[in-house]
Amino acid sequence: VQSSVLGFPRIGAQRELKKTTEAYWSGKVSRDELFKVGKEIRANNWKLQKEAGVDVIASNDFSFYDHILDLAVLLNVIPERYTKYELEPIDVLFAMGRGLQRKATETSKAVDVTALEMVKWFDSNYHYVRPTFSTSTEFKLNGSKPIDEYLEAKELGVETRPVILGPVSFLFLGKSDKDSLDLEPITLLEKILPVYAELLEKLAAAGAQSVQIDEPALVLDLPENVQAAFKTAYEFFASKSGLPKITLATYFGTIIPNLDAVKSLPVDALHIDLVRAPEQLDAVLAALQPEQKLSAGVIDGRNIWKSDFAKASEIVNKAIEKLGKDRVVVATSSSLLHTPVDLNNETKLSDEIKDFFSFATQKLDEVVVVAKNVSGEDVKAALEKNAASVKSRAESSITNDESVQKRVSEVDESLGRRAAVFTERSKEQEVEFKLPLFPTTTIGSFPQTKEIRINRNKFTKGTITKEEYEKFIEEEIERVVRFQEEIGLDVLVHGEPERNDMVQYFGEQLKGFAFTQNGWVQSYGSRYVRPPIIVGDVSRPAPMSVKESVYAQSITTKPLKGMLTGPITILRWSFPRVDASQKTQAFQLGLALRDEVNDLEAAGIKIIQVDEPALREGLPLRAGQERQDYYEWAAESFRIATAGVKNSTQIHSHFCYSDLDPNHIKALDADVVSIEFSKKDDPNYIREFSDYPNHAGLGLFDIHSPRIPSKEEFIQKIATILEVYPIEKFWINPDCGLKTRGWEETKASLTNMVEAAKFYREKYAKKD
Ligand code: THG
Ligand code: ZN
Repeated sequence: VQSSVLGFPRIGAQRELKKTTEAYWSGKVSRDELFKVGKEIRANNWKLQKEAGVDVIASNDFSFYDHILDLAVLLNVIPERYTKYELEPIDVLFAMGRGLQRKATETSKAVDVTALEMVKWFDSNYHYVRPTFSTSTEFKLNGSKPIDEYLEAKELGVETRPVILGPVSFLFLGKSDKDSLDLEPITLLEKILPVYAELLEKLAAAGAQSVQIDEPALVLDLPENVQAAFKTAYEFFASKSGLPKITLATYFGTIIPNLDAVKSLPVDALHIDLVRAPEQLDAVLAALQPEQKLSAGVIDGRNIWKSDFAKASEIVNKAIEKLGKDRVVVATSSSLLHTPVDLNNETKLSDEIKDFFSFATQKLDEVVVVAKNVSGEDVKAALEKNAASVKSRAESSITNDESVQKRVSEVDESLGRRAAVFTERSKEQEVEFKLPLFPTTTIGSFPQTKEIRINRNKFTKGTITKEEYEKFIEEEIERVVRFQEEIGLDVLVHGEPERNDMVQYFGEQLKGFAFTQNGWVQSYGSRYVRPPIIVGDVSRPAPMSVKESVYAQSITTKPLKGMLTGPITILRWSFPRVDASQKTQAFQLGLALRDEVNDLEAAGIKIIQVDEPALREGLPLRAGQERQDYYEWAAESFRIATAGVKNSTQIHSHFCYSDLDPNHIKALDADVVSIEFSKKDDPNYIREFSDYPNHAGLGLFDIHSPRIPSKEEFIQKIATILEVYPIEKFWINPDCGLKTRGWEETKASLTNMVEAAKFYREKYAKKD
């Protein structure tokens, strides 16, 4: 029985990829150097997998930015605005991913182009660049990345299976460009298929025996024309002779509702996720055609818990009973992209806790051991060791806290209800804050400068004292506060210089969490996160954010927002427990945050923002009861955190990266929400938000890009929104926090934004 890994993290064990790409962007290293580092990472990854004994190793899982963006570029799905500057191919790709604004030089023209939309990859914390199609899109092979990387591995003595996203998912996960709003991408299928076939032919010519074609769209609810598209696509490939064998891969959910669309497809093998959806096994086994293979995804690609070898083997054995050993492959449930690289880089976790975990490198051994075990090889020692670890975790005292369990059991409906409804409390808030029309604010974070990182590192390493570090943080806060006052923002923030990350920072202070030193996972482009790990019942031993907020408020007369991360977002952006329900974990977090919200209020903070950017990604991928339940417990956990305050205390929340359902936001009952919006060009979306009863700020500029919008651009953008959106609820803010931006562009963008708000304030004041 073969072992297979669907993809390996490409960031490098020491984040080499991040360091080099960022250095390349700032002109510090050459393109050759960038390519060289990419090549080294790929070589290391292949070698690691080969040495671990993995039989089926992926290639083309590497990317300098995003693998979906790579595919868009490869298939020439490049909007014209990116091609007109005659940039190098890699710079076109980066411009599509992150936008590019560059002054003219002697040798090159000025460039000014925004990034494509970036969206969450299914229910993960990874973002992909959304393929953007237009009626003028001309599919053709533009480059040879999958072939080059296949050959590169081969040269190193590693036979790989190239991976690409399949045509149906590629189209379905894309969108139409501004100039072609009526275009439904899936209708482009027949045009795109020959280009895919050409790619597959070239891979075969290079020697590839088989390819992994990902069609994760199969775990979603699909319209009929999309379901039908699978047959069209895969029969088209089958009609061509000499293509590599195809393993059609799905992950993150069940394919049962789309089984009809899959079961007669002429593919060599089907991969399913048996970690997330073990219940699909029987039906899939029954539906496989004679000779078709099953790739059984039993090693979790989305979480860090050590696998239970006995359980995993049992599942695989069930498949073997039905299909025989030759038709079953033991695989990771998905690509390992979503897990940190190597547990051996952790030196500060206790031995007890460390023994609970398995990161990408460790998972290689897991796939191999389980494959050997079901093959009948002797792996007794490994099995016994694994059984001991599994038992020790189940019985660990780290997991259980009775007082937390009791508090959750006592939650009743009143806990999540504010004392008065919005229409009443908003009157008290008007009196309290006396904000102008078009109140301006930011989302919370300000640039995380090199200096901030250096000082944080020094403090972590102990080379500066706590007092020195705190003094530094206070100076940073003061700088941010003075800047906001100078440009005339209305509701201020402290800028969060003390925080590494909005989830990790709280995870590190909550009981029931473990955190890593080096457990980085790619979030998008060169940005990574270190998700904390929920290992047991969660509570808040002491205030987490009060000191900084109180200090910031003490140096200004303007209202200052206390900033917290909401329960759903902490849950979603951590590695959750698998031995407690998501709802239980969310309620525990809601209660812990309630303590913090109440402490902030008691300390004189009158506006408190509890961010829930991950609200949408927690939504179960398919419609149904589970989704309905999620809507309820997710909103309730937020209200548990926020409903304990006075009417005059204003609760804000913030959402980004997803097409949100306004009704779900409504259920949180926050007084003011801010929403990512700058890359949405859809008036219907604004209209949906006009019904939102409380106040909202639709984000006015993209914070992922260093581009600076002019005052006129802001005025224009606001005008468009004002066509549909009511003035009295209108807040002015950027799309998201500014921590990834430099000070220079932050100052310029925010100044222009505030000037635009003043313009409208005057305009509407004159009207009265
Ligand atoms: N935190 C977490 N997940 C997230 C976000 C977040 N997911 C969605 C969105 N925000 C992703 N955005 C970012 C933005 C910036 C960074 C990471 C994700 C970032 N990371 C630093 C880096 O890569 O240099 C590392 C930060 C650190 O020191 O911990 O800047 O905000 N959890
Ligand atoms: Zn945001």
